[in-house]
Amino acid sequence: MTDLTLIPATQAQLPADPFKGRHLIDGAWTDSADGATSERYSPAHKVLVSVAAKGGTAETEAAISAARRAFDNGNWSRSSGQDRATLLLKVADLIARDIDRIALIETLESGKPISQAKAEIEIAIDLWRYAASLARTMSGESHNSLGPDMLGLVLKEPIGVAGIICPWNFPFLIVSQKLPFALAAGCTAVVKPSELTPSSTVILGELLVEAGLPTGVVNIVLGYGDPVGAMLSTHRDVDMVSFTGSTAVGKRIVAAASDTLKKVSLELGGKNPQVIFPDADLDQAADAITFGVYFNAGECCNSGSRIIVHEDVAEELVEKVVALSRKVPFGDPLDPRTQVGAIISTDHLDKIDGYVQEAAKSGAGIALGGGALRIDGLDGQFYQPTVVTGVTPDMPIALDEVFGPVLSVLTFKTADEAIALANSASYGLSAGVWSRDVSTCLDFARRVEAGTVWSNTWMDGYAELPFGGVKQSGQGRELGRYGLEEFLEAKTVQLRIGDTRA
Ligand code: TXE
Repeated sequence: MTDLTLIPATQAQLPADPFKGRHLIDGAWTDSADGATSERYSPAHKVLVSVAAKGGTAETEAAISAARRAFDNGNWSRSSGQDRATLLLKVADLIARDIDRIALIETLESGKPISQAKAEIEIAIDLWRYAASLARTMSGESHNSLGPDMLGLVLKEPIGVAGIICPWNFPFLIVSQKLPFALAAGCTAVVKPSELTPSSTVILGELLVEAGLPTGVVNIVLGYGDPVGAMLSTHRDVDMVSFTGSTAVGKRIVAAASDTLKKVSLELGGKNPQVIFPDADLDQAADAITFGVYFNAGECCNSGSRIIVHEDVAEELVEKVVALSRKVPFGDPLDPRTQVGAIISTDHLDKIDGYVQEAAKSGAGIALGGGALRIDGLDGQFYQPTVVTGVTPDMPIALDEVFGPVLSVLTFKTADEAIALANSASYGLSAGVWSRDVSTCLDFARRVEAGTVWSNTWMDGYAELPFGGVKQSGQGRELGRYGLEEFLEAKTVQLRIGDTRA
């Protein structure tokens, strides 16, 4: 452990008072009717950093009816794309103005490094700007070849009220993968951030009000899956749900939504394989693997946590990854040098460790790490950079989403075997391939079951490119034009031309 790169507690001041979060319902900031609140302690410092109103059925009902009224009055849903784009661009500017305060609360609530929180908010700003461009360019279809007396139109209309349910791992980024696209489409929304990281979404609400968004178009209800998220999934005035979180909750939402047959869009995490062929540039691969597994402490749906490496180069690759892992700065998230911060909760740390210990008991090797990490001067929960070798395909660590800074290494002999291993998990979010041969890369890309394939790179993302999963990683897509489509409905209009008495 001593040969790791550790960043001790900084002298950075924690805020004197916790952030106070209230619901935004029909344009008003409100506490819960019963006065209920929930407290959040920083996972790195164990200091109270926020106190949020805890919403119940009354707040959720009020927020949904406000969103319904705002949709039906048409002030937003029938406004021009130009007006919607102007507002989204203004919001982007306000986020940029307030980036430091958003990043600080994000870091305090989630335990992620401050530099990473800022980088994510920069990406979020780009998403608000990109969504503004979609608001102005979206269009339907016209069909002029249906015969001499018929013109067909396909109009794209906002789907209605969107329920937006977000997780804790990238609170500001994930709400920005959904909300600006919903708004660009003309939808109204009720947003529920994670109970663990509500505050950056509250700040976003303040900025939406400041930007002049009409009352009731965006409502924010703070609180838990039960009842807030569950009500969004069942309520007949919510027309679609866009959810990011666990597969278990995603399935519950689909079941809950079935009574009203509302559309459900799901981003549910992954168990993302990276296949390394023997002709790969191993230094480049090791570098990307190291980044891919420790980014956001591995609490990342795109974590490249499952390495499937050709047996001829396995030992060399693992040595390189272990050497690089020792150089990654783990420690106080408030220190700008830190690249890996705290784990979201003690329960989650136990879950991560459980996978590692179980693998070790079943015969896997621990090439690095394998336990909780002490950071000088901090009381919070941290986990060591961990590399597990000799993993076999049936081990839970090879199949389940560990969501921690833990790399599993499996080996293969033939390309067919590698692809079978890659496809053996129930997830299908992203996958990677490392080879200098473009045919090898393309063959893999075509045969792997994943929503995104990275070839000789890992975890790049662009607002223009759709993101989402197959199999149990979800349904629907975020980002790109596809991200807008999730919030649109097609309406067919048939126009008879000429003598309408015929
Ligand atoms: O997620 P939950 P958790 C995975 C990751 C992690 C595991 C558990 O493997 O270890 O999920 O994390 C709301 N109806 N991911 O328990 O519970 C909840 O309040 C409607 C992958 O924190 O799915 C929160 O706002 N909503 C992932 C949101 O769902 C409900 C991101 C996510 O919480 C609800 C996070 C219900 N019945 C975890 N119950 C990714 N895709 O990146 C809870 N919620």
